[in-house]
Amino acid sequence: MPDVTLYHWEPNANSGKPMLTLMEKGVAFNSHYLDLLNFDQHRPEYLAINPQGTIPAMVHGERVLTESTAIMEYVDEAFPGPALMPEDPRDRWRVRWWMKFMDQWLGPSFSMIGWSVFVGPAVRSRDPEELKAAVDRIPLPERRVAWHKAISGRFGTEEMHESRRRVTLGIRMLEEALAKRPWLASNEYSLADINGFNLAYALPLSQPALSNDELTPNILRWLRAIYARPATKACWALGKTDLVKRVAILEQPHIGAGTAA
Ligand SMILES: N[C@@H](CCC(=O)N[C@@H](CS)C(=O)NCC(=O)O)C(=O)O
Repeated sequence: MPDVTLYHWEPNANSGKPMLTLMEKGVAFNSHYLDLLNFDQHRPEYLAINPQGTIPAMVHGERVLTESTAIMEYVDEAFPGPALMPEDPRDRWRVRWWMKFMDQWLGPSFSMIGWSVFVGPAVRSRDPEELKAAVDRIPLPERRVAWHKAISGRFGTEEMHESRRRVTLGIRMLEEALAKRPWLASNEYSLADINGFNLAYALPLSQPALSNDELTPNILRWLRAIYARPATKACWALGKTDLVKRVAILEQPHIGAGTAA
């Protein structure tokens, strides 16, 4: 039995980051799926592992590790297998620059849009009393607010506008960086690519007017190259929801602005 257990949801965003890292390193792990849409992450059994009630968390022997990006770095350093951090200090800086940018600035905007179009509609029709009780149990106030907005569909006009601005600018920055080198932060595949793919794998579906083979050929080349990796295929095969099945868009050889509905 491997002594690594990963508590995760879908191979998407924060959950997908350590999942894909473990698979790229070839580390065997017990996969403990938590259904985010069923509020599994706020049940006492999981709060005993991560009292914040957010996913993912990883247990390695006696160690309990949280924070997806920090877990990725831990996995890369603690286990043998292909290095996912480059050697050169400037490349390492670039990996960390991109991960900070995605975690703090771009990711929350992708997330807000995702929660408004997927998470909210997926749970909204449930019994309002049950939903209220589930939301009241959430430990972090900011996550309670996110759930309230997703359920009611009431995201502020200004914050949605700001999220769209960030996504537009983030796509431009990704395209510029990927025009300079094969991978996001260096000439080798790294944690920055794993982080970025988890955010951007469905871009040509979710933002067809902003990201397609004509407008952002380098992003599309990069997404397809990551999707072609055996670890990515194995990881996304663990997905259960329509959210992650969107990755199949990358099987299309050409995606124009009008390809995705
Ligand atoms: N900074 C944390 C964020 C974790 C996080 O917020 N995860 C989301 C899923 S991507 C979550 O657990 N949401 C569940 C909830 O808010 O109830 C990390 O990177 O691990």
